[in-house]
Amino acid sequence: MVTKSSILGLIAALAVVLIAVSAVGENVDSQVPKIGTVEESGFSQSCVETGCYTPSILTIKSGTVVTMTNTDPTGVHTFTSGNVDGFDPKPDGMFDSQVLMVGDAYERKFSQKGTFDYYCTLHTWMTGQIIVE
Ligand SMILES: [Cu+2]
Repeated sequence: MVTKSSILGLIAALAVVLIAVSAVGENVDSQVPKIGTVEESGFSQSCVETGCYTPSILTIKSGTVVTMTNTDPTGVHTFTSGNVDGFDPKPDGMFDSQVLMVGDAYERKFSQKGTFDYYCTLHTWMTGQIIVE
């Protein structure tokens, strides 16, 4: 026989399951697709060890739009795809934000899986990586 309390118990159990499922779903989500620039990263190379972009390595799922913002109030920067060989920049032409003033942002959708390096054309010690899974 179905009683009122057993129905309530069932609803409570269902709620617990739903909460658990949604919590797992959040864990599966990739990182927030935003990258900024570290304050004063254009003045010295002291940011190199800890990362001149923040985060310096961003992992996302394919199809994600990444917002790249110049969050450094002290300088202008770029997000330019490619590598820096010593101080010799090698842009690969995949993307380029051009020069971003403080607070300006550039958005790009990453559909192709892979590891994509980028740097700042004005300060070639600034390098970062976007990993698309
Ligand atoms: Cu820069």
